[in-house]
Amino acid sequence: MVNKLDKKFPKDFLWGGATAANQFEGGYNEGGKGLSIADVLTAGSHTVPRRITPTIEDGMYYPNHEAVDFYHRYKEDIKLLAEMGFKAFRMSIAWSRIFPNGDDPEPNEEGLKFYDNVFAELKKYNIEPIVTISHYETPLNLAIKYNGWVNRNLVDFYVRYCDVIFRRYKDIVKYWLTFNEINALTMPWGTFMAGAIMPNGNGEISNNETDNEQIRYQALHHQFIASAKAVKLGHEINKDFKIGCMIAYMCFYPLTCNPDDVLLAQQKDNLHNFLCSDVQVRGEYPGFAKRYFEEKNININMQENDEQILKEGKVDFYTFSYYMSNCVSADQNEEKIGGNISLGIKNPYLKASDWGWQIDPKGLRWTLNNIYYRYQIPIMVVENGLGAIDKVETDGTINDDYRIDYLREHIKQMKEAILDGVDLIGYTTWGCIDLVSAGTGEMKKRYGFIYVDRDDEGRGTLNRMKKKSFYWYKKVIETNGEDL
Ligand code: BGP
Repeated sequence: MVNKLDKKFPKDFLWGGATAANQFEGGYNEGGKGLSIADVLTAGSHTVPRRITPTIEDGMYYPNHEAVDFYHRYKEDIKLLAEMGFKAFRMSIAWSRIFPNGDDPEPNEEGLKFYDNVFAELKKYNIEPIVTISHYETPLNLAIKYNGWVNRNLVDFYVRYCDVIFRRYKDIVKYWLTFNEINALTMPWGTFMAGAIMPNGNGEISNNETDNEQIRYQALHHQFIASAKAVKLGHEINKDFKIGCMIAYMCFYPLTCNPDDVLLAQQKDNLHNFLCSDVQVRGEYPGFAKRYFEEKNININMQENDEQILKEGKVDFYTFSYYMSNCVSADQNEEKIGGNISLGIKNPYLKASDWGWQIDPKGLRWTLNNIYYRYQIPIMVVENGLGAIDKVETDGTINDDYRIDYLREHIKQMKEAILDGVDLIGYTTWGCIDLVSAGTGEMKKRYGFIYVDRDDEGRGTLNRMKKKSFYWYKKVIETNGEDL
């Protein structure tokens, strides 16, 4: 008798890994590429936030400039991914390779050619590309000249960029994500990284609570319009395109069973996780957003047909990043609740990574259920993984058992979610090859199955080495998630 609970990952499940151009490619000024906002970010650390420098010549070390040099090593890298048996590879196109200033009259052919080559290489090994159109790498000129996404002109620049890449790659790329972690704009740190909005203060990328929500939500509205227009256009260019949203999902738990805590957790879930996907999946702002805007005196400047545009540009699938969960408390007494209200309150049942990110595989199952039964459309987990310090042993091995444990437990919970009925179609772990951290600009916060010889000061050969997790993930893919 077949055990109904012996459900497996679907046979065409998309196993793979994820990267972003600005953290991975390097070649920041090669092939006609213009500067992107990531190119003016300094390295920070666990405690010191990254900063935006006024000019590129400021002489500080810029981790994103050379990153890990995928730009020159893509063949070698893709071969390694193929060796692990990757079915899918999530990557982004650097907007400023295609339109160096964002508002140029013509696209840069050399930039397009680079991605022709990358996609051809993926095709050679039957690896499905999943392309993020904008991943924290808006052309810098659009930030300086227009103040980023606050300015509605960016919608047209973005849609034109989409038009160019959709047509160019229409027969080779099927899966597209319009904006990486679009809900970053519901948080202060997203102002520059996601919104390309110039900071007025000291240039810190941080959780500055005194920032301006009016500006962030207006910029977010422009991204919703841009995303919806891109979805519509993409489907006109190729009706088989699958275009998705991408949300940084933070799982919020109430610290206690006090109804005030429970309600607060739901409100945070709504505002920070679901506001964006409600607009992108259902095509309209949810009621709680309208209430929030009213209470906070936020006036979104909408054009007459914006509602229609949002309705016509609903995404085909939902994707998200998942790393951790956090607790929230309505009690403002930080001493009593044992934590910092704005940074999140520790969960006594969970351990955290070296960067303080609380490891919670079951939270992934909870999240998958939470998302699926709200939207009932296919879901992909497009980022998940453990940022950790790896040690290369004298014999050259890298024994990252902690990473294997983290991923194994999360994969088990994805399986449970599939049993729960969730339509999960893919899993791409973050930073499958070590790359620069978005949050801190560090190299030592590594996520990969493949080690890159490069340190925080930019030293190292950039040579690639297989970690223990490389062989483990290869087996996971080979057995379609059975042998964990
Ligand atoms: C997500 C971003 C990625 C990535 C990841 C890990 O928010 O989409 O770009 O870097 O988080 O974060 P970090 O690099 O700060 O460890």
